[in-house]
Amino acid sequence: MVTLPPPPPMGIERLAKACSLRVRLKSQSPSPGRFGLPAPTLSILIIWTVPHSISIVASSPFAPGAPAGDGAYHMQVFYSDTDPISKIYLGTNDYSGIPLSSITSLKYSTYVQYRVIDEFDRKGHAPMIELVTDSGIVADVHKPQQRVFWFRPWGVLGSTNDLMRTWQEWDLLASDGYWGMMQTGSTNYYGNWDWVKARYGDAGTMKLQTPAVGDYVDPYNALLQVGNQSGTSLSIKIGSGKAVESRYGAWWHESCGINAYVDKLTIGINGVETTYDLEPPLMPTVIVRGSSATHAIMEQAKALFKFSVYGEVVDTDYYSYLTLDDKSGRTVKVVVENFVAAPGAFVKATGLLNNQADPPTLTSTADQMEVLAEPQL
Ligand SMILES: [Ca+2]
Repeated sequence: MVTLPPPPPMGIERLAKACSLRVRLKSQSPSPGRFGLPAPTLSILIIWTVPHSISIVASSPFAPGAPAGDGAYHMQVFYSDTDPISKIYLGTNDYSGIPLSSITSLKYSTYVQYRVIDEFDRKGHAPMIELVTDSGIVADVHKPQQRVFWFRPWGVLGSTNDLMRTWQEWDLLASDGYWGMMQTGSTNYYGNWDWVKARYGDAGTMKLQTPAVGDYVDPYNALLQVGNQSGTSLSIKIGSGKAVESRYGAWWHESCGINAYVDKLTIGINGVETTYDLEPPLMPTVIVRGSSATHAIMEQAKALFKFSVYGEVVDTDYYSYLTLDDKSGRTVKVVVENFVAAPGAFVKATGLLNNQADPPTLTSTADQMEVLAEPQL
């Protein structure tokens, strides 16, 4: 007689809690000591969303073909057409104080699953990169007024090389890259990276500078700082500056209903590159009984949690699946390769839940499977 390990009681209501906003970042290359960059994680990582708009839903590990690691960072803004408009910022101040002229590489990758505005002259945009700088040095005098530059991978209208459901890598230093200077009435407001570096001050004197925490529509503060939601000088962002603007018209179009992913941010300083592999938050694991696996809450919970089932193997083809019976009245099928357990064995299986399948199904991997007891002879 084998006794199953008693699964801890699971309250269904616990599954309704919100997804963590934590993002796991992995620095793939040795961090250069010169600038004191932390390794192996990017410690000063700040995420902020406009308070009254829902900007981040479940970060999904399912971005297909992410260019680094197993997944990507999911950025999603919903309909928003009034100020302060919906935005997401994900950024760092680790490079504040670095001269733009020291940046020798700057790349990232985007994947846009969907955009609501895909018809008008100003379409939804892929996640952008925002840099906040000072105004350089002029005749040995530092000019502190901060400037905002956006790299817009799909150009000013969101229609340049705008491939949907495709990973695209962007070289921000490319001669044909589109950078725009924001929060300015100047007619000299766009160009490529060489234009950015030469926009203010004596040659090569502009530096990244930490901005205040605020919104695009906030004016310069007393220190001549601009504001963004994360208060970071190097940011991955989604969302336009504001709803309507004299230069951009119905600017909200480009930030409305974007469902996108971003990954593999690489920055090189004087030739030393660091790559940030953006990963979705680690998914907590919840123990579930078969009888609960089709509960209505699972439609939402399956994107936020992995599930573990304890049960006896009652059916298996010995190479691609097994079926567990936990005596709750509903069996659970486990799809897993490279794992064998004979009928009669007691197994703990952990994986992603498909609550719509019949029987409900966990997709697992061998390292998430555990034989707790072999069949009794
Ligand atoms: Ca990744």
